[in-house]
Amino acid sequence: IESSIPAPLRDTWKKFAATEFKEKEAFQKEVVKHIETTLARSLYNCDELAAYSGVALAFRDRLIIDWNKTQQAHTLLDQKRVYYLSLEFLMGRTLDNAMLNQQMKDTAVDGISELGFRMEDLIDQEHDAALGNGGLGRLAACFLDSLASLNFPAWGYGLRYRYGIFKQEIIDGYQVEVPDYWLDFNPWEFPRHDITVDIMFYGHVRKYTEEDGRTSHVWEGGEVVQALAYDVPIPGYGTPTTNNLRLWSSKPSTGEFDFQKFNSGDYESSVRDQQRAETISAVLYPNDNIDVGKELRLKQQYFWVAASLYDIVRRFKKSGRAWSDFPEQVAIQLNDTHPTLAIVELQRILIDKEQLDWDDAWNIVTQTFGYTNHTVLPEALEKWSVPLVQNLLPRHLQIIYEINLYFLQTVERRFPKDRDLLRRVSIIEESNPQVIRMAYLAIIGSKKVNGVAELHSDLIKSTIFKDFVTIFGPDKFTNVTNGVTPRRWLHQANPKLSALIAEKLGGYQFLKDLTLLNGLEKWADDKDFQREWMDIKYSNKQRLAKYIKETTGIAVNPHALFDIQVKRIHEYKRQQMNIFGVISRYLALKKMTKAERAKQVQRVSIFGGKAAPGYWMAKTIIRLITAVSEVVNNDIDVGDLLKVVFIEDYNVSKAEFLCPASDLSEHISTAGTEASGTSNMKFVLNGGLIIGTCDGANIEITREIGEDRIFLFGHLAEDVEDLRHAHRYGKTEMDPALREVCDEIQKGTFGDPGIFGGLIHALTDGGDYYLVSDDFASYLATHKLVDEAFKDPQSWANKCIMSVSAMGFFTSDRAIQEYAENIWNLEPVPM
Ligand code: OX2
Repeated sequence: IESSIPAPLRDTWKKFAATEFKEKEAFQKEVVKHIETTLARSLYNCDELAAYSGVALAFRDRLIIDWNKTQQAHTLLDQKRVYYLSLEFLMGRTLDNAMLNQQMKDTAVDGISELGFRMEDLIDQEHDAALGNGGLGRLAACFLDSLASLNFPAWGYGLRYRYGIFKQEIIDGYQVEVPDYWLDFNPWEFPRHDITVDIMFYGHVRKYTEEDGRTSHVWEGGEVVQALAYDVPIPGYGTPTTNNLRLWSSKPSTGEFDFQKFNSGDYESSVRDQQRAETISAVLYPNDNIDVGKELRLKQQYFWVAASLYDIVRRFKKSGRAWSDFPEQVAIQLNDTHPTLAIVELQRILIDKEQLDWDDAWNIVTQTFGYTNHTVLPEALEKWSVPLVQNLLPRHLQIIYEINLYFLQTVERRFPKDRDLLRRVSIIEESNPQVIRMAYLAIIGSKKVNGVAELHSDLIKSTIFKDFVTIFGPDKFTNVTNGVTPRRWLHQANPKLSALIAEKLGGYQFLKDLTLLNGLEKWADDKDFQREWMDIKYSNKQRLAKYIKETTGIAVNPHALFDIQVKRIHEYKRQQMNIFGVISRYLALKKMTKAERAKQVQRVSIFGGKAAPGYWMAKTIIRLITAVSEVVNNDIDVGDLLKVVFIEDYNVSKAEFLCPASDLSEHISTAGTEASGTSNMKFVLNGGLIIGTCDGANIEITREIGEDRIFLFGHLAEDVEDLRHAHRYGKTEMDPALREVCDEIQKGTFGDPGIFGGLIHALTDGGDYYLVSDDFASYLATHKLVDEAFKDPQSWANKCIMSVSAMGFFTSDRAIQEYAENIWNLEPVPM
């Protein structure tokens, strides 16, 4: 308020207020101005990168005008906001999305061609913002798009990593990681040099008695690092609402320069201390679904959470309301357990800084937070060692102990004789050293806990969080099935299909209400429509074939069945089963006569995905895929009947051209292990069929599109425990087709078998934890059904169209509406 311009002078401001360009000339003027002034280039010196930059800056300005209006409106209205805390936001590129959401793409394409450039080329200049590992981070990005598109007052909070997920290079068949320095030029962010927060680590807690006799705690004497805010505008589709994503960057605290060292001539070491501060936000940890427990990661978590809460609390305090209003004004969603310290930090702020009673404070805290769980995999559940937390965050550890104490006391009162229950639900696990179970802390400190697909939400209630259902009752636990934004994953990724759909449905309203897709049903049998539909699929496959040829040298036939599995490489996702299946197909082809071969469906098996740098088995799977592709692609007996391709450096912008180019995609995790999956939704939405297990969102996709339009196989989640038990105690024989595959690998057909020993061992002495052998026969049999189905193009086209028509449920708009109603109690603000 103090920094606003006095009322009498505002007319002058308003006269010159920035305005948005609306037609072509105004757009061109902005572009040329930015190229000539912001970038200091000219028409004699303008390459594609400069042209991209000019266009991006023109749109950036446009977004900021809407962003300002939105933030002013939300502040004025002062109603409840949601804050989405996520350590990962896998945004991908922004320009195309900004043009489409602002419904200015046609104007811009036209305008830029008159300036001598093709928009596709400019879009290709942009570096992906890859601040995430996989599904969890991409979900956060889809949710931001939906929150803005539905006019919800919402902010995302994350870290501004200098290095996003590494770039993957394949060298001699092996993954090599290259750092992703993405911030050379990023027109989409605004540094807020005026918004900084000092964050403390280490130090000690001093206890003292206040005049009124109460005990208070001060945490002092620690190391201080500064958090600097960077804001990224998030435009909604077809609405002026433009929300904010605030990313924190770490830097040395201004007051902290060590003059002692400086004066004693130890300048270098004093600079080193300063640089240490910057390492906090330097790199994204490259692990998907694996918890590693490094101190720097804990520092990242606290740094980000503390800065975000300081910001949220400051904004709330400006409203002048009573603390008891806090949960009516603020909802905070925890994207997995990574931000769980926010629960402890808010309690600390309320009791240590704002002097609230413990109980009043705890009531506020537990009405404010919601926790989303994304996995049941034990290796992914976060646990922090107590000594580590004691050292880094001594006051927080005290508060965690106290939360645990009060919690266990209430449990004991309700279940008086059950000592084992107390041990099981304690936030502290009595291991050596003791560890803090972050998921338990998140449950205890939240109002609602949700899983991300129906099966997954049921599983967390019956397995890992069972005791908490007994204690808190079932209503605390709920489901919100994931979704994806149709703006990026249909309209932007597959503009031709989007246009064809719009033509039949009479406009693009389906992008805001995806259930309208059901209007396609009546065209599913129309021969002309089927042909147009499949022509678009073909041209998307041609584009991919061209990319494969250019990047790998492998020639693939776009008429072949394109079978794609792209996602992080993980044993539970079973890329190994896919490549074993490919080997089995290869061996079968080799045994066939020429005449038999002539009857086979041509296949291109396409893989892509990154392995965590320390995940040796995942890297071995990549090595096997590249080894098989070497052999198969060069076998003249096989020719075009089978090609195997590994796409290097799978990321969001590659997903955008892979999803529209699949005939079949693979979602084949061991039942009960993939919480939801979201690429399954993207592939079906783009008119591809899927082969998959009864896992995650595959089950709900089946329910929506119908069983005869999906290729399901394999054991059910309920059988998994017994099967694993059988492997551990006795059952040793392997599926015969899988045995043959293993023998072939061990014979050296794909190079030194020593390399692949680990993969074979996992199936045999390793106990086949992911049940590859158990599911293999049904996997191969189902692939045969796929081949048969593909031979009937009309029925195939019908299946694809009918599937797309039934995908309305899987928009992230629906997911966000469910969060708003059932978890956040949040109302939209129409602009
Ligand atoms: C992923 C899950 O593995 C995936 O199934 C889900 O679709 C996605 O989150 C979004 O909910 N890290 N990544 C995930 O879980 C964790 C932990």
